[in-house]
Amino acid sequence: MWVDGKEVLASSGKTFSVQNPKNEEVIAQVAEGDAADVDHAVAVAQRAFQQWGQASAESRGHIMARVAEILRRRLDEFIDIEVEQTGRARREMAAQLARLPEWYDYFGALARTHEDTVPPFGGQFLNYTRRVPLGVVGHITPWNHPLLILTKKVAPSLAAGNTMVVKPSELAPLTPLLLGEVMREAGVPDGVYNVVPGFGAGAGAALTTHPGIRKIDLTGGTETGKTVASLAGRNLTRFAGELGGKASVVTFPDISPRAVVSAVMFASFVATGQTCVQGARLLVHRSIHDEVVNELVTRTQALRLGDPQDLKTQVGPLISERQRAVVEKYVRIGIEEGATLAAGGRRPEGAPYERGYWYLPTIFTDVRNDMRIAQEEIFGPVVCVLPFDDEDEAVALANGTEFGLAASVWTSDVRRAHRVAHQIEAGIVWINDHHRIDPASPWGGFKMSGIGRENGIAAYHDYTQIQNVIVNLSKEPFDWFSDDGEAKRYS
Ligand code: TXE
Repeated sequence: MWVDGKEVLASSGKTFSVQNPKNEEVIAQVAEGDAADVDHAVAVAQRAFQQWGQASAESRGHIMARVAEILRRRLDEFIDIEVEQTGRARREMAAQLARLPEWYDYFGALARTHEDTVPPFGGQFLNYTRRVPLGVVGHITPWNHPLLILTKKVAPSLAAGNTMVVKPSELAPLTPLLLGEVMREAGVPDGVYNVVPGFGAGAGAALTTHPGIRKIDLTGGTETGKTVASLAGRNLTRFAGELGGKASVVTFPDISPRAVVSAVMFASFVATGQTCVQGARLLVHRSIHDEVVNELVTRTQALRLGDPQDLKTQVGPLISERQRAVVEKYVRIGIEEGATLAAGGRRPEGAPYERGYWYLPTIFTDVRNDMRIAQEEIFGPVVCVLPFDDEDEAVALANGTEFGLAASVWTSDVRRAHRVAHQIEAGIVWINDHHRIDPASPWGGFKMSGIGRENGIAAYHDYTQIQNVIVNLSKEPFDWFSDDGEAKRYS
């Protein structure tokens, strides 16, 4: 674990192993934290809050700029480990991790440039607000983008003056732990950033229900989100959740079938489909449907699987046996529901795929919106193709799931692009793109995809609470209970 600026063992002495999903080899033994470790980490973070919560925004900003600088310097080391623990292709992790320092720069600068407000107040008063930190916050993070998702929570928390206890995914806790070294070297005081690895039902539940935690910020499945939110609610702990998704890639026939195929492949197969904004549903106009499907099948079958550390590899394995079992279950369901398996639908054969959690990129055609494969989050390299006849039908299909995290609209008609985007019930809509993210740009879901926003000023605000200071400027002496015959007023 990483607590109080150093590596420590779990109080129980227990550990669990972390595997490389490409070959099932154990790559690390990690301390398994439980309620006692969470208690200790929260106490350490509460002590550190006395200092960090009072530090000036300027000094926090300077330290965060150093975090960014050190991360840039140690990038390769982080990329290596991220690839080993997630099985994600190095070309993706290199591109993703290279952006992370921007979060520390952006939120550090936001803290330094943030201005509070002076709301009107009747009578002779000066009235101003201050955004103050919440205290100790808890971050519960997943395995698909271990460091990116953590960074989206840590950077605004630090900038606003909070201290934190992180419970990373049991499948990928290594980079969150290593980040502790960066924090220490940058001058983040000991105890501000703490990591208690462990399982959801152990360390995760202990963090969620801890009365010393002022906010729980979770990225995970929608069911986990509901459980964690309701447990947090018992202590009136704030909750933010970035949860499941079933994003549509809405493509109009004014762009070429080849561009449609490139769009959906990018949206769907990055991270072997294991992202909350994965383009799980390709909505395509009936007039180009067959041409698109033919090319999509050909290009999907040509995707290069292989050693994730090889820069030429395009698709890595799934994270775990369990995740592959979920994908296999949904492929069976899709076939039983009457969809047509047009590509993939099985594990790759031969070396080096005998070990590890490999699965071929998969395409289903003849999918109806009421099928489970079109509705439920699979979280794997599976795309459902659904044809539409007009714009209204495309919008209805895009909105026809319980989720509302993201969607992309592909068209060269500027009016249609915005019109459709405005009708889509999702927190993030890309036009002629997918997956793009920026520290300044709000990220989060509508409907069952979550509560709250990561990134941008909204995320910074959500890691603060407002204090209102009301100053009486009057020269008049004040005595509410005097019998001077004057009418009294409150303002
Ligand atoms: O996620 P979990 P899992 C979805 C995706 C995937 C499914 C399950 O559909 O197939 O979730 O994946 C911690 N109290 N997403 O099991 O369980 C857990 O230890 C407190 C979408 O990996 O949601 C981990 O740290 N904590 C998602 C984190 O929650 C608990 C990314 C997420 O785990 C807990 C990942 C509990 N009761 C999966 N139970 C996205 N939005 O990108 C679990 N945890």
